Amino acid sequence: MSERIEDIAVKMVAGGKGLLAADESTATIKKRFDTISLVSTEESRRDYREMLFRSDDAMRKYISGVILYEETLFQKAANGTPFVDIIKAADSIPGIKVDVGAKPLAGFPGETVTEGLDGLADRLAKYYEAGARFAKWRGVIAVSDTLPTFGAIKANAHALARYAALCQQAKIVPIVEPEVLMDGEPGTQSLDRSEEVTRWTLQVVFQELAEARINLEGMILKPSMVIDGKKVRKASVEQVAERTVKVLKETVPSAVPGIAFLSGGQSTEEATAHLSAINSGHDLPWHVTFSYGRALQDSALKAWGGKPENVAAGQRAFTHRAEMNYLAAKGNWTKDREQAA
Ligand code: 5MM
Repeated sequence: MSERIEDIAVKMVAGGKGLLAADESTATIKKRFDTISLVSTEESRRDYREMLFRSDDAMRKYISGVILYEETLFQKAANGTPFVDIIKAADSIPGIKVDVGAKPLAGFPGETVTEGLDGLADRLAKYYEAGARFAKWRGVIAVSDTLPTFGAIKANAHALARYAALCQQAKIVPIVEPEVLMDGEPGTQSLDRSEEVTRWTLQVVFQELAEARINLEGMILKPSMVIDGKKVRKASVEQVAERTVKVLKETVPSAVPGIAFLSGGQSTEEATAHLSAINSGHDLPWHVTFSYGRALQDSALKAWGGKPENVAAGQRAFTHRAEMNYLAAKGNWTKDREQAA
């Protein structure tokens, strides 16, 4: 495989393939396991992720790369094979989440800044050595009738840019993820408001990336779609697609090779339908695909249920969602395809 970050970035997003976000921190995976009454231990986390990464058909055909949590990057399957080797054997690329989470932003009540820059250069060298070729950092933007503030957007965008610079120096492709949340109180997050905040956020992010001298051809953007708040969702699939494409065209330079959306705040099928609508009938200068966590995993987690006898069922569910999102990344998903599968 080519080691140029520009080539790795294209491979991450081209041909309808997309990314599996399996980088839940220990606290988040515990919450996911709670929904199936499974205790989160190093072993149960290993078994769950082994079920996903050994879904050979899904991994080979639909998944270009996997975002891992640090524990998983260095973890081995039950038979002793490193997870990194299993991912690479499927011609998929191992990646690593390097932020240490969103923390309260001093002086800005209700807002956060993502931390993890201290010592990052050393950690990146260690992750490269372990096989990671891309990384991910998520900045979180809260929305209400008074938020976000410029201060919070700027702090998060600046951290994303510093992170991206360190990644490129380490020959690792940075996934830049500014997530605009969709959990505003009813009435405070209309489609117009989401559009305005997403546009503002992406403008500031790309300004900071330019000031940090980021090579745009060697990065991937992982944004949220433009959707109204999930508590009272009214926007149609077509409206979400139109608004999202409009904002991205206004803010994301065409030198960026790919956009890989997150799925938080959407149901599994909404995330697929929206991605397909974005990719059909629009002339887009970038590859546009998925980097989904919940929308790829929810049905698989449920079908598996923490039971060894359900591994095949979990893999079937994961493969199905991966295929549906692959179709969506090509603009070819329809509800019929969903039901026929
Ligand atoms: C898989 O979840 C990721 C990690 O979250 P925490 O650090 O909070 O544990 C998350 O960053 C994820 O990669 C993105 O939000 C995309 O996942 P979704 O579920 O939004 O598609």
